[in-house]
Amino acid sequence: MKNAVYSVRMRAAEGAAHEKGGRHISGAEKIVPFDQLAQTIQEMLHRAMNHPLGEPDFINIKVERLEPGQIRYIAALPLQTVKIKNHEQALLCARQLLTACGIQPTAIERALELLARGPAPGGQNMRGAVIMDAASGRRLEPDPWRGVRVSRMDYTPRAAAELSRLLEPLGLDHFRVREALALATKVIYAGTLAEICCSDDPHYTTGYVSSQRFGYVRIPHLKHASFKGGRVFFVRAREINLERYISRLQEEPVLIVQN
Ligand code: WAQ
Ligand code: MG
Ligand code: MG
Ligand code: MG
Repeated sequence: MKNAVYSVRMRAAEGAAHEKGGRHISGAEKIVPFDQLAQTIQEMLHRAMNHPLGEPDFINIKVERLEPGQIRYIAALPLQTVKIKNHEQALLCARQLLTACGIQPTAIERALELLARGPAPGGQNMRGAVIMDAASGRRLEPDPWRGVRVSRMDYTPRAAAELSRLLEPLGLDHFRVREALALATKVIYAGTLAEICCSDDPHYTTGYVSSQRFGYVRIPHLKHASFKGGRVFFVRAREINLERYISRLQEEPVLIVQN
């Protein structure tokens, strides 16, 4: 037990549990050794209880021991921030990046619409992400209320320290950036063509487009004040095995070893 590694996952909702129709408030993912377990659980509780989207009525914190042999070790996508003055420029930049990754205009526009009005039916936020066919813009995630929740990813302690050293002088050493980079890295590693993301937090306006080709590209002002936010993963529907792809996103434990 003392040498074991654990996946710790938190999700919090308002009104009721997620599966009973509660509104998603907050979620987080960590992979930690035994001696950090208690502290991690405490931090997650604090995160859930202090979220700008509201106070949760339901919090689920799940702890699972991982088999060391299951863990995949990968490098983080390279991170950069583009210079952007306003929302219109941000949209243009996102469209150009996605187009260069082979995403068709119909799919790009549909994804932007979903980020604007909220991806769940009726324009709510989802706990997970939309999976979208890059050719047609068709949604492929089995549950359009929940989306697909990427799970079981984190940094090794050494990679986390190294990343903080890199981000600190840029003023970016924030859990939000670190977590989004880990998620985006895992999502691309799992076979995603490109991802677009806007936070669901009302005041956080920097989003990103990530891809194997361009890495993790931060786009200031991508989220307009009126955007609900969300994530869209673009795939080639004809080339992937959807079930296997989703199971990799949800289940395959990934640790980032270097930046
Ligand atoms: N798996 C799939 N989708 C998720 C996950 C996950 N683990 N976590 C969040 N989402 C979806 C969900 O629909 C959220 O509403 C949406 O993404 C946004 O989540 O470099 O803060 O946690 O400055 O609000 C990106 C820019 C910030 C960071 C992203 O996302 C930077 C952010 P949030
Ligand atoms: Mg969240
Ligand atoms: Mg988050
Ligand atoms: Mg959020």
